[in-house]
Amino acid sequence: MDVRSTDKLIDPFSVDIDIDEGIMKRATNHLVRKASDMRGHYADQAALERLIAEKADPLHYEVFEVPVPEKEGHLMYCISTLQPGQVGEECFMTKGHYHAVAATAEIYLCLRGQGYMAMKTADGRWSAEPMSRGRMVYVPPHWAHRSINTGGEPLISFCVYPGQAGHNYGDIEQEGFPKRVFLRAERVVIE
Ligand code: S6P
Ligand code: ZN
Repeated sequence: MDVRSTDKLIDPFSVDIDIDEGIMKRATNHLVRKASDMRGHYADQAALERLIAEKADPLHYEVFEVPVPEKEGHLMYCISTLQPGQVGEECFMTKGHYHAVAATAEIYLCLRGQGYMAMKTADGRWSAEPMSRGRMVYVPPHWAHRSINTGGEPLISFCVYPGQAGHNYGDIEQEGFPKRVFLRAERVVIE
């Protein structure tokens, strides 16, 4: 295809990322999820309500993007920054999703922090890959994925995935993940 004759030709560009703070500077999309956005995701729902009430609905995680067209051929990318903390004993985590175009993969390069990428398939396979600075996690096509912060500082990742991938939150909200990650007496417990 001759891209010069389509609307698909965009200009090259670059962005600045504060790797330590987990911020993409001059991001045009800035998604903020607070504790109250996480209702239904944690095992201890009463603990989540206490956190919301007692800590004024604290920041949970942020996603920063300077978007590209959501089309095949492009690579969408973002900075994902998940705060440290626990709901009861369960470590802070993202909602998790399949991609709307399920047969699309994703790469997470961890820039800061400690945690796991929990992954599952619709037919019941499950995996958790550790995340720490300099570690890359490959999320294959058809695997739902959720990041989990087990450390005491933000868990920051640079994510790259196909432009057309999109997000499917509904299926994983119905299915849930088969295992959760807890901190008990300062030890990580996955069960
Ligand atoms: C997008 C990628 C990340 C997440 C982000 C927030 O495909 O996996 O940018 O969107 O970590 O997680 P979630 O589950 O709320 O989208
Ligand atoms: Zn994804």
